[in-house]
Amino acid sequence: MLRQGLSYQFTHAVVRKPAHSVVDGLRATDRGSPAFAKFESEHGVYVKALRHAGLKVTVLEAQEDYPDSVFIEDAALCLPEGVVLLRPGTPSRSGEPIELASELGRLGLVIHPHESGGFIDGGDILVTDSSVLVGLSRRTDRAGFEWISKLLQQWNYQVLAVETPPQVLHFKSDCCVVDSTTIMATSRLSGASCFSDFKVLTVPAGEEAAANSIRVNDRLFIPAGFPKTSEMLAAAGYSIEAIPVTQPRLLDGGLSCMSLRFSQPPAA
Ligand code: CIR
Repeated sequence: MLRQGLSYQFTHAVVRKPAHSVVDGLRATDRGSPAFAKFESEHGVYVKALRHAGLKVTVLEAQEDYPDSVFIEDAALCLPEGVVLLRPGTPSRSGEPIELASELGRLGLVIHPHESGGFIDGGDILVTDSSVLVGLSRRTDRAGFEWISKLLQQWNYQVLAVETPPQVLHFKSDCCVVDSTTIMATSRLSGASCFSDFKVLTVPAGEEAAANSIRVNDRLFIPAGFPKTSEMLAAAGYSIEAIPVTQPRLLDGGLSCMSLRFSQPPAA
């Protein structure tokens, strides 16, 4: 079933302030710890950009006990049917969804609890207008996939298991939705059969991190510092805006993982 605009037309976003403990966040390769003040400032630019794109942004308080909790996308999936709580597949993050559930419940969102023995990170879930792709990874296992697949199928989503490339943290580290029929992906993923129904823009070599971009309404936010990607997207006619994410990137994070984006109908 095609849901036009589901994957990039939003009215709301929820973000979480970075905790001071973010300096201890997880990273695959240590290239130095992020500096808290700089992280906070880049996060502020990100929130402002979401607001300029037309979103009402709720900023949740920092969770000091969870250094990676600023990467809020990994703890929940927001769909028009409600919020699906996830189960991050790394021990230091497993408690993040618990408090998030109460916070989102207080915003009036419908919460669907996690009910599987498996694991699933939001960074592995790519929602397109026609299907939901779930990347099996070091964080997302088959049981996590089976569970979410069953739940989302009840809501008539087509859900497919795909492979996150082995050296990549999350599926969405390497791809993003650009519009209803277009995906941008690294060369590691651009030929994948899961994208055969899409037009695929391949991120220029050497700029792989630019694949973690986000389309929000009429804007395409890309991480700053990737001139070839920027040129490619501008030439294709997209309205792009570069956002600095030097500090999140030290922790393998990027644009998609720092917000939950969704649409809510206007109150009656
Ligand atoms: C982690 O390893 O869990 C964090 N340091 C980064 C999470 C990034 N999340 C995402 O791409 N969805």
